[in-house]
Amino acid sequence: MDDKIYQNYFFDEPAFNTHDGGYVPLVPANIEPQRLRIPEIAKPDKRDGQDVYYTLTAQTGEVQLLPGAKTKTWGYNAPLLGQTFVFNSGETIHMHLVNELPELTTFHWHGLNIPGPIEDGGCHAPVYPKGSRDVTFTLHQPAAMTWLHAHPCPETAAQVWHGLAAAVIVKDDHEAALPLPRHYGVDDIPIILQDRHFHANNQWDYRADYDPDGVQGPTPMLNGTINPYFDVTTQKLRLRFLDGANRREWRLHFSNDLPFTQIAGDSSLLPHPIKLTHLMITCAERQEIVVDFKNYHAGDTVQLFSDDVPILTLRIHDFKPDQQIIPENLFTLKTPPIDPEEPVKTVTMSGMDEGVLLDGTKFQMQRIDYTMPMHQVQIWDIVNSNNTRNGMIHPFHMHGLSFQVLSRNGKAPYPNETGLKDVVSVNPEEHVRIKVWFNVPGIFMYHCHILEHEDGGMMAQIKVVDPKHPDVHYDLMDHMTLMSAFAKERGVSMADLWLGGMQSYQEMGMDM
Ligand SMILES: [Cu+2]
Repeated sequence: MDDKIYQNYFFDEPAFNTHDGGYVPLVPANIEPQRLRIPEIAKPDKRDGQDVYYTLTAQTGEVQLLPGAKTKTWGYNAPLLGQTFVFNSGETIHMHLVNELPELTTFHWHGLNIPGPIEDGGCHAPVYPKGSRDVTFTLHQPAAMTWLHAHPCPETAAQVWHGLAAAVIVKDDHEAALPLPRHYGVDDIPIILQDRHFHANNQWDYRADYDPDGVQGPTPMLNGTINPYFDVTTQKLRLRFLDGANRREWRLHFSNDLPFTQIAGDSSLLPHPIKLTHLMITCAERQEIVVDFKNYHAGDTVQLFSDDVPILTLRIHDFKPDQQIIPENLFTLKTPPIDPEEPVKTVTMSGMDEGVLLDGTKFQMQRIDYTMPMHQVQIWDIVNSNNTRNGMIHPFHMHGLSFQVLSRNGKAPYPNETGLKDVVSVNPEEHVRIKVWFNVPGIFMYHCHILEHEDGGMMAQIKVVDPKHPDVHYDLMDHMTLMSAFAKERGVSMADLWLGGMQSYQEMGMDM
């Protein structure tokens, strides 16, 4: 491996969310340390060769997060967050989706390259309370940690805040043959990074905390654990970070600037591992690292920090020496050649607060903003038109594909975005070029992944046409249908319905 150790966060410091007027600083929770919750792995109902069948239920729950009253939460096959789904590339997954929540939801597979808009589970695939939906998809993509979250527009942010987010690990033969830690729960740990504000009786109150630039809370919550610790029993520990926060960026580092190795980004391993002491993760991104504790002994502790706030205590126990070396070549990035006839497509994210727009307008569920053929390869130029003085970073996400980051303002991508990704964060006044191609057809959303920005309309949709079946008709939902359902479920009139994203449209005088 290159001996270079990167010691900065790569992103433009003036755009860090800490400079925002509405920033909510993290405060360590003043409670007894809690064992880090490790989500159970979801068990299939049935396996039949490459066909795997699951039941996935969105449900309400109550969790003892703080001393005193339990917190009312939502989750997937669990009271909070969810079970972890482990899929193998090549399998056909049959999902029986069940909604036991009091309101409609959708089940979006963030990072899975599967057809839209129904399988993908965006806003066009609602499952109503006491209802269900069955989807089937076949996976053809490299090993990665993807995730599952709710995506009903404009209520995505509130539902994720209630807890609807879970890790989805994709495995393949290539990754399985590499000498990397992969004993789930022991040396291979998903870590869902979130922040919450606890109100009276330890409850969350999304509306009270509402901020159109993204809801934040002062209390770090990792895998639904407040003030967590983890017992390290192996020399090497693989941590699969997911930024599952609505808005917060995490700037991660360990005590004494312990160097670590990054092995994967969102949608694949990195071609080559890199060494770092500091790692920034933005909304919806995944960053996978391996930490080596060879210089530590039983009884030592190592803290994980975000900025200067400790968020996880690693308690070191005895471990067997581990001589395995992380290979220099982890992944061969094979992407198709760009079609030279195709012009560069520009996408502009603009505004802040309620004024967020994508390409000068707000999302409309019935409007197709762009059409492209499946398998065509294009360059997209993603622009953040916020200014560097008081603008913010917008994490750009596309459904239905993995892309390659080609350049940032004409310069090389960051060293840890050299694999496949599905989120790329764009600094103010920056433009990021990505290589875009779809291997599946359908209608897909692309948007800022600050959840309140997507609900507020910083989102658009693409129709990807399979040239062999150009005339497929898609029945698209619309905001009014979903909002009427929310009003009915809550027993309020449309005039009294409040969903965070609605304000953004109203304040801009735009219809939903
Ligand atoms: Cu944004």
